[in-house]
Amino acid sequence: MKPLEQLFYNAELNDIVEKVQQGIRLDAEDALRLYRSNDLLTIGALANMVRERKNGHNTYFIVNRHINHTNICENRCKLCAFGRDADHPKSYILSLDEIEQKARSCADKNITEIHIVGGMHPELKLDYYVEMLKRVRTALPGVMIQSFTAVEVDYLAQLHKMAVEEVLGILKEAGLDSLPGGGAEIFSPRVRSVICDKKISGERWLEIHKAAHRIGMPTNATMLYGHIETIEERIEHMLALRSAQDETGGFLAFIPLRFHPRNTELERLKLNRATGYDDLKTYAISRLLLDNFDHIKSYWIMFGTKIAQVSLSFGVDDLDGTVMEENIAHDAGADTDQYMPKNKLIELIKGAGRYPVERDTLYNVLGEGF
Ligand code: V47
Repeated sequence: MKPLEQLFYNAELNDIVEKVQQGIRLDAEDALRLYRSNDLLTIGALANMVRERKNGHNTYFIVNRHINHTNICENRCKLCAFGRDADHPKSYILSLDEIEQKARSCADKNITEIHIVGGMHPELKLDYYVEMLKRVRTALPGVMIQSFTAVEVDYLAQLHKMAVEEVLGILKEAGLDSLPGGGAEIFSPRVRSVICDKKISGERWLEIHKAAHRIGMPTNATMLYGHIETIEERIEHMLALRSAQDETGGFLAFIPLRFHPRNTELERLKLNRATGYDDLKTYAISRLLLDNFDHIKSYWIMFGTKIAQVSLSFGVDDLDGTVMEENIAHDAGADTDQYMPKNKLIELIKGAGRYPVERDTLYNVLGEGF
């Protein structure tokens, strides 16, 4: 009979198991070996060890609402099914009154965060964004606003010929608490030149997040995978985030996003589409590589509730969120619901043997146990 430890831990990963047990940082080569290994349960058990070291059984969730103020976008990235040209019959811009109305409509839902992102529209200037923030603030006092990707912040800086720090300062003053992690995609210039050729570079994305951190504004980070990227490019992406986090400590959470090709221009290409196995491996490896991130978040909208629930044993400690209205993934064929009530989130977390903790944007605890 093999000792129990060997049944769980494949010998080929023994040195990595030891590193994780001792809290030694993994490198790119380790990550590549984990990705190439088929021993999903060992990888998951290691990620779970780190997850429980950092967060115990706590699984965070947030009661939030998404708003997409416009789908008109100058970038028209090939990866995106949401963006439209201005003359498209389904293009739209929400007026400030409509945005305020959407915010007010959830005043009785006990939400604690508003997540607003949209396209790069040349006619929407900084004053539109400032007024939007002020109106949402007034409509929902006490609710935190996590809005505008680094891509949008850069776009506003270019439009007004202002420094990014200045734009961020103005948005912060108007009520912005945090930037979401969108627009990161995969930092590799090779990949970006195909999937989002007009979008800011990975370097610029990192610069903008570091600028936000310097003014005391925390942010998130994402990675879009399952299209044309290689495993090496995923690892480089995560290591670039780890270095930035070493510098500033300003990232709250890392969120892997699985690519959905329907209605995008990438649909016709030969893609390395992610499987459930790949999703779980990616969650677990991100937990193991990003030793300086406190939280790994599963955005159930893009994975479905089944993988999202299982991910809670593969390194994930945060299940986002009630969401309420989602367009980006659904325009690209996601077949999940667009809203999950708080009690369903709690049920999923408890069903995975974890302890539900309601949080705000900054991971302050608002309630627990349930
Ligand atoms: O930046 C676009 C991705 C992101 C597709 O920070 C697609 O807490 C899959 O970043 N298939 C926006 N993904 C969403 C996002 C996000 C979501 C939830 C929470 C947070 C957070 C951030 O969605 C984009 C892009 O990477 N995306 N098109 C697609 N076809």
